[in-house]
Amino acid sequence: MRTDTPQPIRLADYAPPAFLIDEVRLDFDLAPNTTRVKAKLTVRRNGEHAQPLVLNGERLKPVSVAIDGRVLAEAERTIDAEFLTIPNAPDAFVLETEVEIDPENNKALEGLYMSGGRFCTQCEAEGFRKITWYPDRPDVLSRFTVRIEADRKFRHLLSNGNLIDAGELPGGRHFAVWNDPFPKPCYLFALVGGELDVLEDKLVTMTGRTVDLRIYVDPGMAPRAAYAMDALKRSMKWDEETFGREYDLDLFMIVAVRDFNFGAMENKGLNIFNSSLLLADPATATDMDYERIESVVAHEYFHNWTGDRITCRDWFQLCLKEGLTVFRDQSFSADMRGHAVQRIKDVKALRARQFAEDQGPLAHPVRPSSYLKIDNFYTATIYEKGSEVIRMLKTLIGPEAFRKGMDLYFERWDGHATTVEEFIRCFADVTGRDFEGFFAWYEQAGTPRVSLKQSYDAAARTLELELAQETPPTPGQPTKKPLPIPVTLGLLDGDGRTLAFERDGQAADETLIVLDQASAKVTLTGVDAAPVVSALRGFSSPVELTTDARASDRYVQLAGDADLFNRWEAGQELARALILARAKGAADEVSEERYAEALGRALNDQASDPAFKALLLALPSESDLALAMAPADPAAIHAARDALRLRLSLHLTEDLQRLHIGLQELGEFSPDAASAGRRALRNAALDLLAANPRAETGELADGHYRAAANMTDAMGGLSALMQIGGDLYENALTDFFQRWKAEPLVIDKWFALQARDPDESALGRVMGLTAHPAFDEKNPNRLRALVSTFANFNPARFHDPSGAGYRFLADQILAVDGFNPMTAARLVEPLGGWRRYKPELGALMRKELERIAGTEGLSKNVYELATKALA
Ligand code: 0A1
Ligand code: ZN
Repeated sequence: MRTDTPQPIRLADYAPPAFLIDEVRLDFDLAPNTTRVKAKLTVRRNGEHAQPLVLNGERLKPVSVAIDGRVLAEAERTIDAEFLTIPNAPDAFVLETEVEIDPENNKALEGLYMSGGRFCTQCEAEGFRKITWYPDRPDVLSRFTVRIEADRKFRHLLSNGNLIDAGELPGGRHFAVWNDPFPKPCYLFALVGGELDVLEDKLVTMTGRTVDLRIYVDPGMAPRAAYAMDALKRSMKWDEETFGREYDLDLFMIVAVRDFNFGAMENKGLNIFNSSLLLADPATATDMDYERIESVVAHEYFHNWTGDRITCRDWFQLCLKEGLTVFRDQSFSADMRGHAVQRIKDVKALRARQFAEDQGPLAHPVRPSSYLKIDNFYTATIYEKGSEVIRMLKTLIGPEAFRKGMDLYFERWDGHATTVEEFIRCFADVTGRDFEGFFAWYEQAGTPRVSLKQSYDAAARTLELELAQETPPTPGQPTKKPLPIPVTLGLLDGDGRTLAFERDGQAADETLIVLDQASAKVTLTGVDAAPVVSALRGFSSPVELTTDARASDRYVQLAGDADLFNRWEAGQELARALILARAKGAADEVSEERYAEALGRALNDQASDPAFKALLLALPSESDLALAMAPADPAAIHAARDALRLRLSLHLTEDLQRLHIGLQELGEFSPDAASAGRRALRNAALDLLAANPRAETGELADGHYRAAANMTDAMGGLSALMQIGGDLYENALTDFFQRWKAEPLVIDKWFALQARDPDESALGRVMGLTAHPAFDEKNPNRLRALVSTFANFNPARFHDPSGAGYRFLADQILAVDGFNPMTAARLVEPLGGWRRYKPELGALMRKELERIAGTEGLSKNVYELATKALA
């Protein structure tokens, strides 16, 4: 066990910065192992106090420290592993420092590091302190000028803002000087140096300014940046039209790098992307890749206003930029790809990641109040639940008031670092409403459970609804208060037609109930027939809803709910109940047949969108089902889900075959949503056919794989073959590797596919793959493809009764923690749910967490998560 228990940082201890920096001049002399960084800071004391100047700095080799041109003697400053401290600093002065750093050996990928022979940076959240001494906190905003000098082989030298000078130097060297006119915190600083190809375009903004757009990629890859460029231009226009936000510099750059801890980063004017979220062509990227590229390009671009122009006062306010920006990117994707399908996908992701987090020991509020390492708080709660909170806000006040509040926020806080309170105050100011109760959504962790009971009085034509809410305790929050929960609700008649009603004398087809007490009763009048209640339409709040609806009500909804989200949800509810019944040994075969029939009818509904049908065909995931079973038995869930898939496959064989043939694509590939939807449905049909492992299915899957003219279909075929197993699968795997071994992003898919294989042999295979020559634990994409996919998406094998799956994960966490703590920590979460599993499994998971927590020399990142998971 570590001896020094790290101390948490608390929101309650926030104090404004003791010193401010108005101007920053950085000089980089780039060299892989000995980069020199000179910093010239114009510093000013903030208020009347006698505190010393304390600057963050880690892993820096000091060269010199000077104030107003005078080099400080050692007695005048102290340097330790974390800080440079100058006790008797003047009130206003120029601080000049010089340090040396070693980017090539920086495998934590934080600060300045090298990826593919190029220099790049990652400074959020606290990476800038690994570049130079600085107040590394988001509420110190300053104007940056950056000079970069390097060997000419590092052909492109990039930083934030505008290029103001560049030229050749003696000795085969060159330089570039960049100036960013917008004051920014240091976490938004970026630098790139290296040989790159560039894809260029232009966009004329709403006020007629021309902006140069450049995407820098590995040599030869520029054509694969075309889709990202298209997504960027659509994002820029959308933000103008939807939020009135115009881009502010004359140049916008994106750089793709292969080694990156997260998805992408919104550095001002110079976004840096994990190449997996930027590069795409039909041969190497799936439709899902295209979809993610579109949303992440939009997300990072939208940060220019929600993150860069207005940033966070401190890291507790992370959701201020992240939840809001996810909300903006989800709204964009919905406009691009269809609202219902997008909402279903967003809710699936929310449930899979955030609901699981909320039910375990790592549950935390959207705005946490303490942390050890902020890197650990880039979570589904901050991002996805943070977005849900904004969505509820919009639902509660309506779109016009929401837009007014956003306008006020941009006007009031532009150029500042602020808080969630101030964001919410903008909406209070434009509506005159009180948001005190609403604020609990930011401060209270846990997923509320909402119950709904209905009673219909045919004589009186009234429907009484009884609603109640309860949020289970989470770590550090034993008691919870009621939250304001928006419940959008409509009624259907027995044939699935919309049933009109009245609420408070007003005629309506749909109504919004805001449940803000522990319980409430609502009476709807003028209800002409016994209704089917369609509640929580569009998933109007991030809660778990239980109702007294009968299975027959769900069938009515599945066939015809006007709210497509609830139509899909009804199918999921039915499937969940059937699988859980089987998992508990109470299979209901009659109901399973009924479900198969209903699904068949939905598949043949000519009016509905193929993308929606593909979602209908997918059963709830095993992890989704595990959340609904206490204690969870992954083996039983896997077997039960497979059994239902087999039944559906047998029942729907002809329909599925018809879809598979009918949706065959002959023309040229297009990544648009409608074409992607057709491919999704065709591959979903094949996937379900493959649940029935007869010889014909093997041939069908093999034929599908071999005929594939794009990566979506190739992966669809391969994944169907994986279910069937045997020689066909092994041969296809070998063929795939041979064909794509020079394409790292495709080989990531090859690793991930094998990690998802539920076959008994998979754990051994996954362990073996860590010794494959193409496996590289130093590359986060490759590591995640194998290890994280296995732990998160292969519950049947991860929860092997021997505990070998858990041991494998713990071994990987400990190995990776030695050089990349941030990425190691992100692997801890699958073990965190140990209390939810069967006691014999939970004990084995716990044992591995204890082994991790007890390891000497553990990083703060992994220490925080492992100890919290055990608490
Ligand atoms: N702000 C980025 C996420 C991000 C966070 C940390 C990183 O490195 C430690 C990188 C990216 C986003 O929301 O896209
Ligand atoms: Zn973000």
